[in-house]
Amino acid sequence: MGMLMLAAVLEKAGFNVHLLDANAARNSKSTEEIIQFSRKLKPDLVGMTLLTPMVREAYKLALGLQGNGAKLLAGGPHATLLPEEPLHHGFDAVVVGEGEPTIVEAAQVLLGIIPKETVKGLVYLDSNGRPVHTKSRPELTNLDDLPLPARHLVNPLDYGPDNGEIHSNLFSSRGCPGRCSYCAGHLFGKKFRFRSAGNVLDEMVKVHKAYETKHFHFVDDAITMDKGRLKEICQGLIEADMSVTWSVMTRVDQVNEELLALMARAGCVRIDYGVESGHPETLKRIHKSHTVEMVRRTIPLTAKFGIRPYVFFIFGFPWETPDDIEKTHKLLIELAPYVDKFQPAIASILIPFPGTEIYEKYKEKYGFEEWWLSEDRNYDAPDALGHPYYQSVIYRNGAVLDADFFHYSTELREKIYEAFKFMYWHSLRGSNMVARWVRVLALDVSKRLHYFSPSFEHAVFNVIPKTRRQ
Ligand code: B12
Ligand code: SF4
Repeated sequence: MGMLMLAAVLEKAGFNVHLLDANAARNSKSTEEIIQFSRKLKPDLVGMTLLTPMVREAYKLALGLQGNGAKLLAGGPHATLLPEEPLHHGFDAVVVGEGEPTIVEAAQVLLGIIPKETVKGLVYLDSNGRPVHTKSRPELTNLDDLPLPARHLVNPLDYGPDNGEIHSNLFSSRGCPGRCSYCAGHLFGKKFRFRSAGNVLDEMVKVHKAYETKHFHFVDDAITMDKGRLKEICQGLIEADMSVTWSVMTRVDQVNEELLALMARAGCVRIDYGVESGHPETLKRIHKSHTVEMVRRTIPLTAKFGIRPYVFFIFGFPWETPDDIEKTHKLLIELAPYVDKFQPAIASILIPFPGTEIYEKYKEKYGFEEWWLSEDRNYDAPDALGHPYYQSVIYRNGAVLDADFFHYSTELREKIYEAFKFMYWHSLRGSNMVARWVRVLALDVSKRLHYFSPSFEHAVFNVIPKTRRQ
């Protein structure tokens, strides 16, 4: 989405843009393939989005691209949090924060068309190798002025044949006033800014017509912050009668019965809630604005209107005891009848992202400063097969636990495992009861074997193909 937005702005300014989504589900590219591609294309400028867990890979790529003659520009969440770092890993400049207002000038700077000093929101090294931060760029205020993402630059087939969800991602607002202690969402700031309902509806109609998109997903952090505007979007969708469905992410304390009823009428079929914990003290300590009681009310209420609630949890805050984890596990069991699938994010174990309160408070105590630069904490290892069967099945739990950010005790790990096992058990709902038991039992067998002999576990479970594992 970010890349498509920037491409649209650059095209409007007359640049010839080529977009390579190296993460595209059906056409992903290795670092070596991207370098080969760049050698053929010979671009003047290469832009890259930096996310913390993949930044080491991005730095390897930058080094590989150096020498091809292209200037390298970085942006995105990690580059915004630590704008000097990419400059020491092969990048020529970094754009801080929202890219749209800066990208054209940044490109002109790197192509030698304009001087860099006067461009706001840019970080680069001076001739003595010292980092220079230009004046900061104010956040965009009128989001309706932005061009629509350059969706024509991607091949829909890279994301799946016959996919009703092609180009489903939309953003309708930016910023979140929340202050959750683990959240790395600083890029769009605390101030809630939004597109008008009409502007959002126009985009949905256009995308639906052009690509036959049948489901939209709003990537906004806080779409329910202005309920009046969301109600306008809902009314517009009801009137347009487009027969599309849509989903949002929001906070447990941000919805009510009236809003949920209207959202359901307008085609909302799923809401992702950041529930995070069933331990009341943890919710307070991470500055969530909801309580466990609110979760108990909101999740069934959402399901009552036919909207599927997806609930996200984070396990392993540094103060959590095995009993606290058990409280979260119990809440999972309580919510299960209303949730058709638990949705552990790629990793549902706490990761201390830079710039967060959690990172700052605990980096010294646990010695994980700048973990994203070291191989030891490579929790995002793409090959889940390197892990025992039980870990690879329960959503990469093992990989993050191996990174061992907070030095969890064996007892605590055991409780986390039990909670994940429950989520896995629940995800098998609908399948034959015997098959369900066998699959869950296999987790325990793998875990025990791995404890006694990792290589024996590997030999036994390696016969199960990867596709059946996830
Ligand atoms: C949708 C989403 C996902 C999707 C798709 C991710 C993707 N790669 O696009 C999924 C579910 C797969 C996902 C997964 C993850 N996500 Co996510 N995700 C989001 C979310 C909600 C929206 C992203 C989006 O489309 N934003 C809208 C577009 C317009 O903004 P944008 O992409 O940031 O781009 C703008 C700027 O960053 C900048 N920019 C971006 N790239 C570039 C490049 C250049 C050259 C320039 C100049 C500027 C620039 O300009 C753009 C326009 O203003 C954000 C939160 C948020 N509200 O942004 C989190 C967020 C990006 N995710 C985050 C994280 C941590 C993850 C995971 C690592 C989770 C995990 N624990 O493993 C994985 C990583 C997966 C991956 N390989 O990318 C963090 C990133 C923090 C960080 N320090 O890196 C965020 C900020 C959430 C948060 N609040 O903590 N995620
Ligand atoms: S509500 Fe969501 S986006 Fe906002 S600060 Fe908390 S975790 Fe981040």
